[in-house]
Amino acid sequence: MIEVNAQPSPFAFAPEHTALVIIDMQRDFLQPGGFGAALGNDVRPLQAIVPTVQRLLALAREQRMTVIHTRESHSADLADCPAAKLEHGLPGLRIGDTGPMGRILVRGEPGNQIIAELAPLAHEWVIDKPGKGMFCRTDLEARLQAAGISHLIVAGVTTEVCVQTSLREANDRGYRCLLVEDATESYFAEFKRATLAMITAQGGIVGRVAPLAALQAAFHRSEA
Ligand code: TIU
Repeated sequence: MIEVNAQPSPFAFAPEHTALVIIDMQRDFLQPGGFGAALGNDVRPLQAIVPTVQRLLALAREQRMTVIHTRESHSADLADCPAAKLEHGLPGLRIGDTGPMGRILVRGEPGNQIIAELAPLAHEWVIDKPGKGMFCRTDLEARLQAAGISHLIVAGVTTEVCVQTSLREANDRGYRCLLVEDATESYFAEFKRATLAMITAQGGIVGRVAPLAALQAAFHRSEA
């Protein structure tokens, strides 16, 4: 077992039963001209975590853990996009509209690709999700069960939207979750802080939180 010094208490896991989940590190949210920018956000804080997420991904690959990438995405006919979501944002800059990186949040479009720095390898899972949460209308739960995964190490964007929703869904389904605090980011610094506090409050009501260095140290200790 690997034991990470986490908040509010240690996070112990067996790498063979653990998956790294990298949430929505796609061009739509990280690059100018995407959905995040269309909603009025400055994308630079999200870009700043890319090197840390790269190191986390390299560690998971080294340890031969299951790696899962998610993308927030919709089918070209938008049949999987509820009206309430479709009506969100300014006219002309909504889901399905054409922007500088193709149709916003539509599967297969340039903007919907995971950024090159974190490109999935052929054997890694890529989960296309029409919601903010990764279990909503996806086959993720069945795949995790089939693979014997009980623990999730989570990173990605944005902390209080897709990451927090996915963590809460996972927690309700019985998965033990660790959020890597320097491998997640929000467009709003205060929302990230509040989300980390919410997750770890009340004895870890939604999960555990630790920096990448704590995860790296845990692996070093186990190898020593
Ligand atoms: N807007 C925002 O903060 N996030 C999203 O719309 N999706 C994700 O968090 N992936």
